[in-house]
Amino acid sequence: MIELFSADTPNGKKISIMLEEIGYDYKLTKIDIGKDEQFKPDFVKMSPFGKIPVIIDHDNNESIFESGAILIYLGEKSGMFYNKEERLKINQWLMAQMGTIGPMIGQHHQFHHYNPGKSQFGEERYFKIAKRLYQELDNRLKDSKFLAGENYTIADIATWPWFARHEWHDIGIKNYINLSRWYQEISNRDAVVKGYSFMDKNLEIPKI
Ligand SMILES: N[C@@H](CCC(=O)N[C@@H](CS)C(=O)NCC(=O)O)C(=O)O
Repeated sequence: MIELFSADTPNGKKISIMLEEIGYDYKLTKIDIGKDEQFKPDFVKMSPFGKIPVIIDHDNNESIFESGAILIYLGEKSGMFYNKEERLKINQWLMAQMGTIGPMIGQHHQFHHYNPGKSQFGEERYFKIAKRLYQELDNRLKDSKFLAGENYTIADIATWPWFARHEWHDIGIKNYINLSRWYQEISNRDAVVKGYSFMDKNLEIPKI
């Protein structure tokens, strides 16, 4: 049994989607990051930077922080969405999500969505970077069905939730036809629909 400590954010949804995809039973423990629950000593023991998501695998009492590490762990444990032969490619696209796509789009959320009008420099910088990422991923998905190749993998599971916030981005995902095709195909998966609404059963995936 896996225990997921999470909040309703793109990083949180990566793991609920993965757990639905691999069909594992899991128990959800909500961490209210708006109320600083991530800084409680018991949580920081598991997550040294005070960030969700975290899992505990109660089969072996391992606790794991960092969403990319959790996806790798669950991919190896289940033998799903992390094929051995494709790992070099999957790792590259997963690291690109962890190191570039997530942090940069996260800044775009901060400046453009949550705090407009506070910093023209920040708004312009991250809008431009986010727009570039839309184009770069559209280019990749022109040549490749999924990010790492022909198969849906943990790299897609890590990246998709960030584009599920496309309405916040004001970039116009529908103008990026390959990115839209990929977004829509993943949105249609039952496990993604369930994992997306893991904290609010009425939450629907934003359409293009
Ligand atoms: N690199 C981390 C990032 C996790 C992260 O930024 N989590 C955010 C929510 S999406 C969080 O816990 N924020 C609370 C805080 O920073 O105080 C991962 O992918 O697990």
